[in-house]
Amino acid sequence: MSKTVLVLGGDGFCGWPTSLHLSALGYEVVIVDNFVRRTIAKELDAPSLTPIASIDERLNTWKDVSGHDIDVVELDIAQDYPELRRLLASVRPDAIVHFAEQRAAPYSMRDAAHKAYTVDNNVNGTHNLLAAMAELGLDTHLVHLGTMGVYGYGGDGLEIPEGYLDVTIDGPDGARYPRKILYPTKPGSIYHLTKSMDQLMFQFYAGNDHLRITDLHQGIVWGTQTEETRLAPALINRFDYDGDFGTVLNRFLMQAAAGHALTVHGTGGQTRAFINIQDTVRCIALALANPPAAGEQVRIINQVAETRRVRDLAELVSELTGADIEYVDNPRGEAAENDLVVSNATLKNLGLEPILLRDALLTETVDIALRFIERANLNTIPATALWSGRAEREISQLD
Ligand code: NAD
Ligand code: USQ
Repeated sequence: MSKTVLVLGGDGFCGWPTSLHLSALGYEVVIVDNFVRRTIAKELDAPSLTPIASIDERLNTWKDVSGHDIDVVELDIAQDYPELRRLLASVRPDAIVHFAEQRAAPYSMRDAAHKAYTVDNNVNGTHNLLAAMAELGLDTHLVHLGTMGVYGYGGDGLEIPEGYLDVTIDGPDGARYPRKILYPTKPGSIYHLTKSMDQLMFQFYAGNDHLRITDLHQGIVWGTQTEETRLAPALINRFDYDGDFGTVLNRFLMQAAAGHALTVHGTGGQTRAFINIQDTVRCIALALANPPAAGEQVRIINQVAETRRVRDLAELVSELTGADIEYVDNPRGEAAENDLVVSNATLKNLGLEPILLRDALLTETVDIALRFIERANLNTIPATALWSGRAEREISQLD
């Protein structure tokens, strides 16, 4: 009998292609989403560059091209605990993939209201889910999309392990005691802070209620299409390019298509981890196929293909497209230059051969951007959310 998986946030950038991939693999997929991402796109006047179909059209098209049904439930997992509990009690899924969080660092730093929304949505959503799973005694495997950003970007060149750090503590008796602890978090935004808080909740519920949890610490996702979203125009994935939700490489590729200079923040010496959207969906399928046992500690996997420096990415895109590069004041509070070495041993051991930045896929993304560039609101390209200095700015604006 096929396994049932709930995909929370299944209408989003990572959730939609994952839902299709899992459905293609034979899972019974139920998407749960409150469609807040579509609402925020209106708030920011920054719709997806690609024209995304309504959820009903997406699902009808998938049924036509694949023969598979995907169900959808409209639900806010952060605000409606009773309905979430009812859904889990009736479906009793084999697995849940949890994407349903506010995921943009700049959006989370806009002002106090956006900070509060991000904390409320992400922390309550994750907690409601864990509490309902525990209350119902479900043996469901929870796969959560976490972030590389919880580790911070220290820049000391030491390899970041997968979630845990082996330390030795000097005891009062002179003996040395080995301990395995969660790698200390150093979040760089309120959004990343909520992901750090998620980690503690997972640790608690895995210990107290023996929930089976995998936390995927994912790098920055780039690209748009996957094998399944390419099958029909109405299945196309969303493409964010604005200063809040656009991630750096997709922004550069869109900016090149728009004839806009590539907006490198500061010196561009920030090194980050990257993964293509096609590998995101593959990694999630691998994680689902390899659940931890009940009572095991949270399994933490770094979902990363490679690391790159932002200015090197800009140079790569510039060489490919001829776009100019502009070094702009960095709106964020972050190290100007850092090294980043990350272990991705688990996914490699599970058989993943990651897609590395390659001309063909970069060109595909530029082609998609070129096809829909007329739809872009170019006013939303500058990143306007500031990490600090807001009070001074507002005071100087009053002068
Ligand atoms: P997204 O904003 O495109 O999708 C998130 C989806 O969740 C949206 O469809 C939204 O409507 C839904 N959602 C949000 N809050 C909800 C709630 N309370 N109830 C129900 N649905 C809700 O984001 P994405 O890029 O697909 O990211 C998905 C997850 O992956 C996030 O948790 C993010 O932290 C993580 N991640 C993303 C990236 C990336 O580069 N995009 C990188 C690392 C980790
Ligand atoms: N940057 C630029 N120019 C731009 C946009 C960004 O130089 O036009 C720089 C930023 O200053 C930053 C780096 O590029 O140093 C990455 O920024 P980003 O917006 O691509 O990524 P980030 O804010 O870290 O967030 C994204 C996703 C988030 C996910 C995270 C993974 O939005 O959901 O958790 O990537 S990670 O970075 O590994 O923590």
